[in-house]
Amino acid sequence: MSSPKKNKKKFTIAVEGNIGSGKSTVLSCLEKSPLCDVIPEPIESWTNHKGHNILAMFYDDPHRWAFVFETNALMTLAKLHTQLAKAPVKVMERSIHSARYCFIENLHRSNVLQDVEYQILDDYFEMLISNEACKLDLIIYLRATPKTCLERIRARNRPEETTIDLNYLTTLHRRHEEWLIPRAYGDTPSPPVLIVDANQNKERVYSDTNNHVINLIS
Ligand code: DGT
Repeated sequence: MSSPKKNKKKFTIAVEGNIGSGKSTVLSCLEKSPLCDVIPEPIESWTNHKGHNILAMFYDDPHRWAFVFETNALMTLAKLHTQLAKAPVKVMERSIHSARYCFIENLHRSNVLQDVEYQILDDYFEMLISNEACKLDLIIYLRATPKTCLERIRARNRPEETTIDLNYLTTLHRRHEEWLIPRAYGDTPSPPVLIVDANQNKERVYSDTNNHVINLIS
């Protein structure tokens, strides 16, 4: 992997992992580093899109709203891919890649997204991915068990997320694993993946992630 220091190119990292794996905590710590420009996930635009809480609508009635939610997720995440960074490393929370390979894939396999909706979202993703700005240089995968994720989701108690159960987290976990471990999908060239054990406490998760970023720069 070439380092951002050697080739002066900005590096784009996506921090990925299941819901509740600890991405936001890691990002809020990385934000303090002068090496990183952190681009948080656009969750506010999902809970208040011109007055509509699309995240709550999705969880209340996934069959009705999944296509709308995923279209908007791809659009809002794509905007963040094109956002410029000043620091040597741009760190994103999630990406259009996890929207496609984890959430959209999962919703299609569980028959929530119809074939035609899945095909349209896939075409949209392919169009976005042809833009250089949507490419990633590295993925840091915060790998946690579904059980740990569920405990954290329960503890933080976001009002939209009360219907999330172990089954949903387990299927999403499998999609992350298929995407990031045997590299089942054909992003070319596919970015390297570094894995952090996210079952550890948040200090250890942050420190392991930060070490990966420091190694990248040095
Ligand atoms: P963290 O810090 O690791 O606990 O991460 P979260 O839960 O703050 O962030 P994330 O991206 O895992 O999920 C935020 C909420 O948005 C959660 O309810 C799942 C949902 N979400 C995120 N991306 C997508 C997506 O592409 N499709 C769907 N259907 N839901 C998504």
